Amino acid sequence: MSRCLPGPMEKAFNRANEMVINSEDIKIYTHIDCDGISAGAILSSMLDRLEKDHEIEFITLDQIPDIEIDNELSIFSDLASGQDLDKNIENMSTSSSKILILDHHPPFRKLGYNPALKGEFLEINPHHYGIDGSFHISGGGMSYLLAKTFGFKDLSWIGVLSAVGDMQNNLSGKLTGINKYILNDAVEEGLISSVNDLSIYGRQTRPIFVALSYFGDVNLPITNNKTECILMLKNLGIPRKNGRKTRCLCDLTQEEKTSIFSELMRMLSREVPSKYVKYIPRLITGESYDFLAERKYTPLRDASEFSTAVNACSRNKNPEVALKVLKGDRGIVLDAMKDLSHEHRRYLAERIEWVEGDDRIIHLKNLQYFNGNGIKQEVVGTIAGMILSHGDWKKPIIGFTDIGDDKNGVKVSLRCSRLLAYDGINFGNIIKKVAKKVGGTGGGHSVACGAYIPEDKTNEFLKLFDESLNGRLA
Ligand SMILES: [Mn+2]
Repeated sequence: MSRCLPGPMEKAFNRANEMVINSEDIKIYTHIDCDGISAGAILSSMLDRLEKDHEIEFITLDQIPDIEIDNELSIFSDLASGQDLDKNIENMSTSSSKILILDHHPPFRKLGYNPALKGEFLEINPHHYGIDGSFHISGGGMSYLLAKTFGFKDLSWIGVLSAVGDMQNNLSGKLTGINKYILNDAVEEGLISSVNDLSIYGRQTRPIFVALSYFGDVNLPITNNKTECILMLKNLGIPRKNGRKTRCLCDLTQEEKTSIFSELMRMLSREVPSKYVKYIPRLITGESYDFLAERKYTPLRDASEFSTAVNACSRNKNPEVALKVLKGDRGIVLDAMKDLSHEHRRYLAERIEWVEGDDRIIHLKNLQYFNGNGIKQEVVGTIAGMILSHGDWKKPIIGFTDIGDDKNGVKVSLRCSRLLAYDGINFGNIIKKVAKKVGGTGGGHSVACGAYIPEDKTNEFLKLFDESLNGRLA
């Protein structure tokens, strides 16, 4: 198949290939986020081409215990490695059912785990083969590796999208590990062009002065200030329009990009403590990925923008729209996706206004937080990240919100500037420890992580978190 995989892992994919070939009634359970939807799209496209009957269901982790397995083959993608399936297996309606897990999250079972099951149980997880699942491969990537065993290399672009959706390129500025092999497949297929560019979001759809105003990580004079951005472009001699059309980052010449780079370098060097200066280039440049089959000036052309559009669908509980687009539908479903993106942005703006306008941000010694009760738990992290870029970037920000339903718990989300992570702080590890101390669970990446904690422990959680950071920030 490919020289990129350890031999035993490649063998596991060949076994998975056989499980698919030998099954006629298949159900896919996939995570309802950009990575999970991408994984579902890859698997569903693969099964369509193999003319295999299948269903697909988008789920959240807490729904797993309620799943009644009653298909010949159940595939779990982008989830289930961290969840106990023994109860589901016990209650299976047909004892000969087969289970295939394609996940990249830290696995809770050991390699070769074999439950009491007449059918077959196969879990493929990169961690079992010494491969990092946070940055080197996504759930969509794992699904693509299975599709590739059938020769469907043209689905590789979705594997790239899923990695970007999981922010696996966020810290290093590029795709690495197996993600890079998947990217190479897509480049070879003529589906993606990978370019070194300014890492400013909105390359295809945002006017350049708007894109610049969203500069995060460090709060600069241009951040959240379009007038300053217009002035900056004027001083650099960069026209905002091409005739009557507003220019986006993708319209700029190399020379113009270089002068923006230098100006950002200058601004940032003035703003950040000296120990961070060496990390500045990593903040402002990185690889970007263009999907060559998509139209220019649409959000589908750029991997970051496409992943945001997919997330907008999932966060409005409408993953089917994104699934159709990923499977190739470019008809009216695109309008639905556009509406959902619009609705997503409107919701975020309104909630940010609510948090900021009401002075809900409270500063502790080493962190800042807001009580976002009422905010949908799926977006409290996104909102925290956007608020961070308007305020004090030197401290991490924590937002929390009630989970709703009858569950007596709070969802906590943390975001911080990448500079803190480059300097060696891993908030994913810290939040895991602190959440555990108050009887909750947590985890995630160094710059984006979260936890669920009991509601009456919120203050204790914040206090412990604050104390754990003493002497660690600039
Ligand atoms: Mn994932």
